Amino acid sequence: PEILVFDSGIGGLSIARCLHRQVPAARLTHVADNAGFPYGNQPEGTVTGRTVTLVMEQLRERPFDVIVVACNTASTVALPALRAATDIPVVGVVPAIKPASAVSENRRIGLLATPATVRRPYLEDLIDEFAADCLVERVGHPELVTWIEDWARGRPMPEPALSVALQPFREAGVDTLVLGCTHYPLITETLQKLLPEVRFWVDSGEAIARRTLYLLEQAGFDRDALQRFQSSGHRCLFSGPVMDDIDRFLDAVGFCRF
Ligand code: DGN
Repeated sequence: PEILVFDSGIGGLSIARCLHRQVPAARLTHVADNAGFPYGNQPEGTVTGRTVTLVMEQLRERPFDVIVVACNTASTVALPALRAATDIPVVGVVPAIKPASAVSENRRIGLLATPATVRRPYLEDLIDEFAADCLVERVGHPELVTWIEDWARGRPMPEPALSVALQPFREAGVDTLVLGCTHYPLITETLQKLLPEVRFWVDSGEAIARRTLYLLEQAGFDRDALQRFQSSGHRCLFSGPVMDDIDRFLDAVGFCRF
């Protein structure tokens, strides 16, 4: 099968990593809308328009079996329009509040996301529905996605500034941290080093991969075959110009630039 993974940048590669583990037979095409990056600063209509246009452009190139919108910011606004534009099943991501609530022992959860995701009303709904008995400390970081994009191109991560931004989680004593932006799992090790007191790290990757596997089975693919064969040749496409400095990172996660 062919899976299309979409993000404003390379964050979707954290989801792609989980997809490759759970559905190794699938061939992955990751589209990074680097010309529109970052989505947090764009009006909702722009995010929806770019997502639908770029995904539909790929669908004209080849048949895909599942589309994964691997971007929290785009998922909060663009899913209805995308589903109206195609019959191919679409999977979106939401911050993993529900799994976090299932594991937190002290009922104190941290959510690290982009400012746009932290602001959206659906986040309140998620918390009311799944974590009403928890304190949820929210930090919307305006620059972290950009820092991660730069880090993937070989620049150092500004750890002291990142550590300061994480201080509210220390003060709230959270035992669980939700990575509510798909870029963030790419630097889990750094985050764990800066917040050693956090015991449970939760992101949406595994749940998205499970849901995708389920949809492929529904479409008639054999589960055993989906997990037995190993696909290679995962491709990463960019909507705007990119320099070669990203290639080492892509190679490390099993993708090549296309
Ligand atoms: N990876 C995107 C997300 O999950 O929200 C980053 C959003 C952005 O471009 N600001």
